[in-house]
Amino acid sequence: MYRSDMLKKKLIANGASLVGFADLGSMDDRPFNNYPFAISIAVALDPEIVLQIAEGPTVQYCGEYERVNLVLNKIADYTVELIHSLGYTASTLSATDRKYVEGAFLTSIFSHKKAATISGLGWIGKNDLLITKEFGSAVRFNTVFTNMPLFTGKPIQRSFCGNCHACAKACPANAPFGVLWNTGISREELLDIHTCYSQAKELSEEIGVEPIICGICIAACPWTKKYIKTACN
Ligand code: B12
Repeated sequence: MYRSDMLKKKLIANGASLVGFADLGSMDDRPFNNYPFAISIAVALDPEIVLQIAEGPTVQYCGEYERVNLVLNKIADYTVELIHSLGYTASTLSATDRKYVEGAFLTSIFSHKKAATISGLGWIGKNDLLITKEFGSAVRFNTVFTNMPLFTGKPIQRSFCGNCHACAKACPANAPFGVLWNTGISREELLDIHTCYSQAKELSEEIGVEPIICGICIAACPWTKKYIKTACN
């Protein structure tokens, strides 16, 4: 318990907005077999910049996307070093890891959102994004895998979106189908990932940025709006 608390305090002191500990023991598709535990690291997006993306991504949002990815990778590297100094081993992926699974459309070897739900940080929204009560979906994630025993969180296995359809109404591609998530629901049952992808690609090309970004459904989420209201007032 002490070690988990100490670790959480140190990661928050190094810029993490939320930290969760997940027991991946039962997961057969975890990326590192010898690492049954995962540390889910979340960094919140600048609320002033999220205010800009209700109609689509901006160049400033692209800058924020890259800034937060760098912070997430730095915190993950620091976490691996800290765990090594405690006599255990650990590895990490990167915030925008694109080691895609052969034959599966736009599917990474590990989805950071999974570590976040299993560690109890949040649930999967109708737009297939990870929603937190503190920052809505205006957060980005990275994950550290380790054999160091941790005081793991209670997994969240169902959605708290209820009757809200704000993301589906705001999406110009009508990608979300408005379905409530649980751990048995696939991405393809939640949203049309192809229209989501082509819409994000089009909007990113329009502002002349390389990364495929959007964020309209992030800004539309009432949990994100609550975060911005408290942060900007
Ligand atoms: C491939 C990818 C894309 C693709 C496909 C998106 C998708 N939904 O799969 C494209 C290019 C379209 C894309 C777009 C965007 N992306 Co993107 N992307 C990724 C990437 C690299 C891999 C995601 C992946 O493997 N998906 C495959 C599907 C099958 O898995 P999944 O989406 O996680 O969904 C299921 C599981 O998580 C499952 N699940 C969750 N918990 C549990 C627990 C158990 C026990 C089980 C069984 C299942 C389960 O529930 C989901 C539904 O079935 C991740 C980085 C990473 N490595 O995680 C970033 C990532 C998902 N993207 C992110 C973001 C923010 C975006 C955009 C908003 C663009 C932007 N940056 O402005 C849009 C949003 C699109 C959307 N609504 O999802 C963030 C999401 C943050 C958050 N709050 O959720 C991530 C995590 C990057 C990061 N480092 O933060 N992205």
